[in-house]
Amino acid sequence: MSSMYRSVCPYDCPDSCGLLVEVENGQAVHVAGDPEHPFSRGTLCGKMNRYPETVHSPDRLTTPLRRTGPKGHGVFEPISWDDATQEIVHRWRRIIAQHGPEAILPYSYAGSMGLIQRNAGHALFHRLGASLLERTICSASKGEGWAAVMGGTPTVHPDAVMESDLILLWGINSAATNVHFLKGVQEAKKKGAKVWLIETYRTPTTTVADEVFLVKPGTDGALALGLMQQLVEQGLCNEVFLRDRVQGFDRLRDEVLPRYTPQFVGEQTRLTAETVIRMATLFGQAKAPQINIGGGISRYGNGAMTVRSIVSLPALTGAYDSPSGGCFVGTRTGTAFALDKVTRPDLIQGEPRTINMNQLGDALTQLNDPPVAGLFVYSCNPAIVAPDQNKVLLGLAREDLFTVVHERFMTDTARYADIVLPATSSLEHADVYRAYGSYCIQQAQAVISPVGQSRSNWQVFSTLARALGFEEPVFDLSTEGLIDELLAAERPLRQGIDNAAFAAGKAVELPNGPFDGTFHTPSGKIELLNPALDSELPDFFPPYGGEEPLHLMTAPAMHSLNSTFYERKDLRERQGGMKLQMNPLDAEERGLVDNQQVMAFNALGEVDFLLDVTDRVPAGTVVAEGIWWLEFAPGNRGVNALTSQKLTDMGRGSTFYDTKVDVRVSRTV
Ligand SMILES: Nc1nc2c(c(=O)[nH]1)N[C@H]1C(S)=C(S)[C@@H](COP(=O)(O)OP(=O)(O)OC[C@H]3O[C@@H](n4cnc5c(=O)[nH]c(N)nc54)[C@H](O)[C@@H]3O)O[C@H]1N2
Ligand SMILES: Nc1nc2c(c(=O)[nH]1)N[C@H]1C(S)=C(S)[C@@H](COP(=O)(O)OP(=O)(O)OC[C@H]3O[C@@H](n4cnc5c(=O)[nH]c(N)nc54)[C@H](O)[C@@H]3O)O[C@H]1N2
Ligand code: SF4
Ligand SMILES: [Mo]
Repeated sequence: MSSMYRSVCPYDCPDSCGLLVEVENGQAVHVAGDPEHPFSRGTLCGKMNRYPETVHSPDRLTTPLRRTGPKGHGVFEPISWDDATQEIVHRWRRIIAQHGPEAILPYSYAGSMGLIQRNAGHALFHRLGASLLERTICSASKGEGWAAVMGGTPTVHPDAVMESDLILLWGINSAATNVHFLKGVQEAKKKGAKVWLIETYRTPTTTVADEVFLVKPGTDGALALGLMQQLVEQGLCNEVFLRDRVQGFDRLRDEVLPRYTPQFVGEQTRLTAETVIRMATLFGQAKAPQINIGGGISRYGNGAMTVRSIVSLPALTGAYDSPSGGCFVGTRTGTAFALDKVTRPDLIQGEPRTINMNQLGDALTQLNDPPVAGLFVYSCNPAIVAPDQNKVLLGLAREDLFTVVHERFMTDTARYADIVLPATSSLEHADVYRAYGSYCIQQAQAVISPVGQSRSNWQVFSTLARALGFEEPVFDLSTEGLIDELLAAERPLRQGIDNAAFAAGKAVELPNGPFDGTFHTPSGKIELLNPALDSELPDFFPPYGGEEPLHLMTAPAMHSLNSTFYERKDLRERQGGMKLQMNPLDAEERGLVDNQQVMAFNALGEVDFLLDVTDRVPAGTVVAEGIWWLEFAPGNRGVNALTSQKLTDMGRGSTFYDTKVDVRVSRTV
């Protein structure tokens, strides 16, 4: 006898698909898409179709572990939860006595997007007085770029794209990273819409595009300004919209745009001047052009400015006036819940220092006064996902660093732990979810018992808090009790939802979520001119770059999600190994051949790959998709040994794509 339950895909993906989980004898045996989900409408991606193989993988961690071998070797002995808890409390007390609580650093990101589990550590670490973590690895600079022009204006409903007549997928690999958005794109195409892909190489998303424009990495800001220059030049601006609803157009037109001639923009981007002119004509003639902006373009030294320039573009033709025009930048549903009930900023002790998560390498190896002496990693795999891997691993290998890792699998980070704690999967704990690619929210219950002795993030942190003697009532709450607190607080954004459906575990939409025609900026207008910023107007400046000749794209892979899903042999095989894609001309110039083991290198590190010689990638650019676990890598380093800890122009975000390398034959073969 089997039973069916509703759940949510917990991963850091904009779609937050609805799941139907079939449970038999206490095991999840099958998952399918929930046909009643308003956005995913019954389909899942190829990664999640076989989720039970992850949940019941023989490689799941099932007991707490204590390190018995050298750091990083992954040699452990099983211990009980009580012993693990006591050891953590004992070691933390020693650290606090010696250095103060700021010497303890929590490190987490979005292993699960559930609001409870994702934020479960905050209350404890705030109460403890630990260092704060600036969680800006993903989309901080993209958010700043949008806010510079649009303030707190929400983005349109994702289905609005169905009515667009010209869709620009700008630096987004939707076929891999936002696949349900493409259903709307296909609907629009049926009605005659054209689709452009603006990219650095031919990603799988190329198949939906009518035209692909490959640019030199980090130059899209110049392209956006060049298109605006041409809209002015060709008389394609919407003068009424610019007069009534936009601030600062005259200054942009007079002070900035004249420099962005098609010739100049062509040189910057590697497009031809004619292409820039033609793109502007077609954009200006479209009735409701919509730009879907990915995260990639924002992960450069000029990333926030690039996004700001692209967001400005549709203002010139008044595209924001159309319900389906403008930009889609991901939904902001953060205010739908009183997250403070979980994160408890009121418990912060004093003014602890803040450490940027992109600079973990420096934090672990260079900070003194106090040093980072205790690290607690959960829902994150920094040994391979954080930039400057050599520094990160050097830090994690410190004998005087006490590291706890709460995980579902023996990840590269867990291998460096002193104590490993087994984590539940999303089917084993309750949570509340909000999507960032749609306006859906949903609750999910645990549908199976925890695998082995695994515990959820909230169980771990509330237990630790009590063991440390913290008496705040929040730490006595069960996960369900905390969810009740979260939902008891009413929020305007949650008004008008179908409460009965939400309570029953169905995904429901936030009717007040999408853009309603008003601009939430100080002036009430679209702010091409933003007087609150150092650079009052959008402009272009080059990314950090580097001496080496090739731009490295550290791109997402179709069959994984950051470093998640590498436990799955089927998905690893579909990726076909840790590859570096390179143009035949670049390969020939270096005497390299297809399928050869090669080494990409720069001042930060050396990383082995299998070479994939392909004309999907233009000369001058190389591509490494996915973040491979080191046990499946051809060498002993992952792609992030080549990326730097430098931050973006605004938002203090990551600059993964702002990476230059050269490539030669591997040393190890
Ligand atoms: N299958 C899969 N799905 C995922 C993920 C995954 O790893 N795999 N990751 C998840 C996460 S955490 C996130 S944040 C999102 C990310 O989703 P996306 O926004 O799609 O991915 P990004 O890494 O941000 O980069 C998207 C694209 O930007 C391109 N790009 C890089 N530099 C430039 C540039 O200078 N100009 C232009 N025009 N394009 C450029 C890259 O080639 C890449 O194809 O996806 C989520 N979903
Ligand atoms: N080279 C390169 N580097 C990148 C990127 C890139 O495109 N290229 N993308 C960057 C981006 S956009 C992001 S967002 C980051 C993401 O980096 P991370 O947040 O580290 O994401 P994942 O690699 O998916 O690792 C999440 C881990 O959380 C664990 N986990 C899942 N659920 C739970 C749970 O309930 N509890 C606990 N304790 N653990 C759980 C999973 O097993 C997994 O190992 O990586 C960044 N790094
Ligand atoms: S990874 Fe994304 S597309 Fe795949 S099931 Fe999860 S939410 Fe849906
Ligand atoms: Mo991300």
